[in-house]
Amino acid sequence: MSGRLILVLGDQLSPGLSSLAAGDPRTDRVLMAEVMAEASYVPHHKKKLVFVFSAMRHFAQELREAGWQVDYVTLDDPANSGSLGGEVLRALARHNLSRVLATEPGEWRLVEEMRGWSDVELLPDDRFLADRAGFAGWAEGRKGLRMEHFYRLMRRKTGLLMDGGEPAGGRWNFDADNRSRAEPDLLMPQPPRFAPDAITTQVLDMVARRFPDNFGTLEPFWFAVTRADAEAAFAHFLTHALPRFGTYQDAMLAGRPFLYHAVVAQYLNAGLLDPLAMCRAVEAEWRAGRVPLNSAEGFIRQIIGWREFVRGIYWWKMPGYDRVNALEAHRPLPSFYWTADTRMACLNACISQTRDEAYAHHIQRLMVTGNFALLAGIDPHALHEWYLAVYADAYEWVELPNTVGMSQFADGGLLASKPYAASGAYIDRMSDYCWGCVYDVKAKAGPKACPFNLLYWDFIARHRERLVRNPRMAQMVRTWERFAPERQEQLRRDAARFLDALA
Ligand code: FAD
Ligand code: DLZ
Ligand code: SF4
Repeated sequence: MSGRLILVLGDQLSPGLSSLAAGDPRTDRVLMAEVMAEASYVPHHKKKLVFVFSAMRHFAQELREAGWQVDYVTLDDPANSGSLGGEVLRALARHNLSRVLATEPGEWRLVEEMRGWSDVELLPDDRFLADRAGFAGWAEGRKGLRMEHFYRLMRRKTGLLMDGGEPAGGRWNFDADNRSRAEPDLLMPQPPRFAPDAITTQVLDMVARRFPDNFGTLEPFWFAVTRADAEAAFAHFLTHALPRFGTYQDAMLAGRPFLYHAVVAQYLNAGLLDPLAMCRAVEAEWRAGRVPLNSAEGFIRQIIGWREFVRGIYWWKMPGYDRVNALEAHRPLPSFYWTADTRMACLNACISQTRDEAYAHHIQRLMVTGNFALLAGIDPHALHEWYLAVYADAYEWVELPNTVGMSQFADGGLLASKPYAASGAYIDRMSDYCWGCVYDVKAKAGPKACPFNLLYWDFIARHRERLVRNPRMAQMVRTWERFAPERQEQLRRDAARFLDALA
C-alpha cells in the first residue's frame, strides 16, 4: 500500500498532532508549505509572519530529526502555487501519492476548502480538553452559556486545583482578588528575548522584502520559534511573573506592555506548548507554595476555561458567527487603529504597543481598543479582521469569539452576560494612561471631556431599549433617564461631534 501525504499547517507544530500520530514515518511523507493565501487572508503583522514562518521551518527540522521525510515549500520557491490546495496537488504528483491525511484546521474557511479536496482524511484536533461535539452537547438547549459553569466542568474533568471533589481553597474563582492597579516597578519582570538564529534571519529578510507595507515593526524580533525556547519562556514566566499574575491581571501601565502576563499565547496557539502541561506546572508552583492561589487559579481559568469555551462557541456557531451584528454597528474602523495617530493616550499606548510587539494583554484588547469600538459603534467584522491581523497569537477560532462575542456583544449576549462597556473612569482606575492624556478623564462635557465618557452615555442612550432588559445594565439606563434633558442633549451632541470627526 502506498503512503499518504500528511499536511501539517502553520499552527499545528506539535509532535503529538493527531495526523502525525496516525501516520507512519516509513511510508508517509509530511508536507509543510508557506503560501500566499495563508499569508494574506488578513494583512498579518510583520512579526506574526516571521514567527509563523520561522517556527514552521524549525518544526520541519524537528520532524526530520524524528525520522520523518518532510517536503518544505518556502514562500520564495518560484514553483510555489500560492495556496495549500495547490501545494498538496503538486506534492501528490511529485511523489505519486493520492491520499491526504491532516488534522482539522483551526479555521472554518480552511475546513470548508479541504472538504472540497479529493481523498482527504481529516482527524480531530485533540490538543484541546473539550472536543467540538462534546461542547455542542453541553451548550445545546441551555438558556444562557456561562463560562463559569463550563470551567467547573473542566476543573472536575482534569482534576486541576481540586481537593477531592472540592475546589482548592474552597472557591472556584478568585477573580475578585485580581483587580489591583499596578505601580511602575523597576524590577518588573520582562519576557525573555531570543536572538534570531540563521533561519529566523532569513525569514526576517523575506518578510521585509515581501510584506513591506504590512502593519507592524519588524525588528527587534525576539519571540521564541522553537519548542525548547517556548518552554524556556514559559518556565521564566512561572518563576518571575506568575506569583503576581493574578493580582495585576487587569492592570495597565504606560511603557510596560507585558506587566505580569505570560506572553505565550502565540506559542500555545501554534502548538509549541501544551495547555494541560502548562496548567499542571502552574498547579505544581502553587502546591509547592511558590505562588498564591489567586494567580494559579486565574491562569488555569484562562486556559481550561476561557480558551476552551471560546473555541467551543466558535465551532458551534460557525458558519455565520463572523457576520453577527446584534447592535447594528456599521461605522468604519477609524484609521488610527493602523497608525496609533490619536490624542487619546490609552488608545495611543495600546495601538503603538500592538504595532511594535504584535502583543497587547487581555484588558488592553477588551477595555481599550475593544471598548472604544463598542461605544463608537464600529462594524464588528472590520474590527474582527483587525484583531486577526495584528496579534501574533491570532487565529480565528480564538480571536473571533473574543472580538464579536466578548468585546462587541455582537452575538447579542451568547458569550457574555453583558456588554463590556465602560467610561474613562474604568481606564483611569486600572492604568496610568490618563495622567499623560490631553483629555480630562474627570470631565463629562466640553472639549476636554474624555471621549470614553461621552461615548459611554451615547452608547447607553442608543441601546437603552435592549439594555434595560439586561439586569446587569438596567441601572445605567435608569441613571441616563434621570439626567436632565439638556444634559442628555449635550452629551449626545458632543458624542456625535466626536464621532463625526473620526476618520
Ligand atoms: P495571559 O494573560 O498571560 O493569559 C494566559 C493564557 O490564557 C494566554 O496565553 C491564553 O492562551 C489564555 N487566555 C487568556 N484569556 C483568554 C481568552 N479570553 N480567550 C482565550 N484564551 C485566553 N487570545 C488569543 O490567544 N488569540 C487571539 O487572537 C485573541 N484575540 C483576542 C481579541 C480580543 C478582542 C480579546 C478581548 C481577547 C483576545 N484574546 C486572544 C485573549 C487574550 O487577550 C490573549 O489570550 C492574551 O492577551 C494573550 O497574552 P498572554 O499570553 O500574555 O496571556
Ligand atoms: C497564520 C499562517 C500564515 C501566516 N502562513 C501560513 C502558511 O504559509 N502555511 C500554513 O500552513 N499555515 C500558515 N498560517 C497558519 C494558518 O493560517 C492556520 O493553520 C489556519 O488559519 C488554521 O488555523
Ligand atoms: Fe483614555 Fe480618556 Fe484617560 Fe485619555 S482621559 S487616557 S482618552 S480614558
